[in-house]
Amino acid sequence: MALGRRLLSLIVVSCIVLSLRVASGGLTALWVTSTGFYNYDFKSQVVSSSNVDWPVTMVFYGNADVNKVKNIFFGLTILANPMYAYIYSNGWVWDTDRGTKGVVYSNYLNGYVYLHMRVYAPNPPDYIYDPAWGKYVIGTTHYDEYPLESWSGYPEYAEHDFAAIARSKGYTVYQDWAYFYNDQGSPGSITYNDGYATAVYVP
Ligand SMILES: [Ca+2]
Repeated sequence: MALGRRLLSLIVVSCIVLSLRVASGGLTALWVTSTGFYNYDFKSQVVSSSNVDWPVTMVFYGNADVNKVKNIFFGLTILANPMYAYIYSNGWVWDTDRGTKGVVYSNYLNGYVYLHMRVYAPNPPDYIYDPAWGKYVIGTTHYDEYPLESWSGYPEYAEHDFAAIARSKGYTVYQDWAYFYNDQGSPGSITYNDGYATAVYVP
């Protein structure tokens, strides 16, 4: 399939600059400098807009790795199906992950939910190294209905909840930091994502 390419070309200093921005949404590869990734994860190892699961809503950069990031939140979970991310780091590779998942009270939905994020990087080494972002991993976020998991959704609300947890633990968080071209749904809808991913600096 024809795969769009987007160059993020980011400079990580005191502030982070998005140098190129194209106003369009949908499945696409995003490029940092020497590495990149698709802006959704997939239900199987097939890159197709009909096979996506959730948008990439978070980046953990600096000195991150998958387990380090999961341990900021709920640790590793086995209570979730694995999904797949397609990442460019010395070539295209698939990673699979079940994520980190815990029960929280959602102020958006006024009720308890499972807060769930899958965290991806090629394993080994369980991080992606890029000169601009350092050692980074990407995350897709959503809620699952508690306790029966009768629905999944609200990636934007889940992103904000993960951002709040990271902030509460002293991490530097840039909420809705850069446009990842994966906006979907409308505010309040179960599919809603604003397309702006949150960056968290992991020392
Ligand atoms: Ca967002």
